[in-house]
Amino acid sequence: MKSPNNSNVKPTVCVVGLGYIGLPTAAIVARAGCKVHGVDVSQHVVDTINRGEIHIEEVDLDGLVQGVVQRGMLKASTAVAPSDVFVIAVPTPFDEHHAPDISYVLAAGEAIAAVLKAGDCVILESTSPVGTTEALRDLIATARPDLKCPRSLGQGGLTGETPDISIAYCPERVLPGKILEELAGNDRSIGGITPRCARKALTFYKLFVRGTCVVTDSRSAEMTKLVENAYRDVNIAFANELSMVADHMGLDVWEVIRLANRHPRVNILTPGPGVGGHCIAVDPWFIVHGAPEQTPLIRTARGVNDGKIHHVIASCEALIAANPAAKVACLGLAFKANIDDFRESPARLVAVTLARKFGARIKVVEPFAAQLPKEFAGTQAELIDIDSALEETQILIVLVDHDQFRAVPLAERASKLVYDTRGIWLDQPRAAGAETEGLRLAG
Ligand code: SAJ
Repeated sequence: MKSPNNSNVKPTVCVVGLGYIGLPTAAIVARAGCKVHGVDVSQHVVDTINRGEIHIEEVDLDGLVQGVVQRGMLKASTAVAPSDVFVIAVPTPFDEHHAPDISYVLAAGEAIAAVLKAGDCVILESTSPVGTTEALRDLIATARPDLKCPRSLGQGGLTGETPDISIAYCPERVLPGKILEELAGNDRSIGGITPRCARKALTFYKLFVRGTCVVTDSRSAEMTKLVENAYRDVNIAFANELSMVADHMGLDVWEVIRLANRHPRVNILTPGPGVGGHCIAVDPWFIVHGAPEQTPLIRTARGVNDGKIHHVIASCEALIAANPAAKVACLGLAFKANIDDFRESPARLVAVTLARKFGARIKVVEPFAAQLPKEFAGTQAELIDIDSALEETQILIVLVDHDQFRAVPLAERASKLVYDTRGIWLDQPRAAGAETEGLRLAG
């Protein structure tokens, strides 16, 4: 990597994986003045980006990508190119036994190893089980015996040893819907195989990160990422468990949480129809897999959050079956508010399950969808807009807290039977003795 002291000379950067993290990162780095070579296995993704367009939805990303591609600062291809800095942002899924699959990281490492030169810096950003950065190091060391790779003290490295390349782990922690803002604004944990590696990576992040960059070792940085999402999962599980307890006891969970959160040291999160997305429902398993005996709480939290989806489905089924003449609107398919991402979404699972069971009685409102996802085919469920839902249906099931739903005034829903899994309509009169948590009937 070129000298950070010469601020005019920016490193060339190769970003491997142009998905939800890789593409925004590539674009922001290009905006910061680095020539960026983006790599993706999909020719379609590569072609889309090279036209200055995007294949994912994210606030303000379209204009940014268009600009950097037009200025020649970002180019995509299916092959890795020699660069000063390599950023790996590929998926790390888990298998049916919840074991992490780091094969995409290792494949990226193989490709990068082939073009590495002395002075380069390799940074892994993908959420990874502890030890993955060291595995990446071992792979590069084997592929390139001509380059001196960094070794941590635990791997027999010596202080004062000067390797030819640097290898570090730096997890992203951005929130979908706010990715560009958070990529630049959030603090970062930068874990080097050695302190020197961390400092090299730090020089790179300083080019575009306004937040504080904290250096550490690679294993601590890997664990930090997993811990952040497991922490949130456990806390959401607490809220979801409370909602089921309140349901059982005939209490209004929103009232209980509202009051409890007035305590200066209590901050209960928001119950919902379950936890969706590609991170919070996945990453805790990486910790459980690495320490199965030590993680009863983390594993149980996963079970509680997955169980909440089935609790909501059962409650909806009971409500719909008890009102056989009513048409039903499921409000939302996205995995959370105000985004168009329907993957791993509890709302989508609830809606399709109801559609399969109740057919044409089920309508779906999703302002971020042009049509219903494929699995609704053959169910006779229909995508309608919020106005039609308010006119035509008698039961409203709130599955996503989109702003559009929040904004519906009481007067327009006062006559409806409402099951509000997100607590967005707390002014809706609650049915006396209602057994379903969040169930609010017209007074
Ligand atoms: N949810 C609740 N109740 C809450 C908060 C969230 O039910 O009180 C649900 C949401 O509806 C959604 C799921 O949890 O289904 C996850 O949403 P989220 O907004 O909590 O998180 P993600 O998955 O969009 O992004 C998370 C973030 N991690 C943390 O907040 C610790 C983000 O900072 C990470 O970068 C991202 O995972 C990631 O890529 O790992």
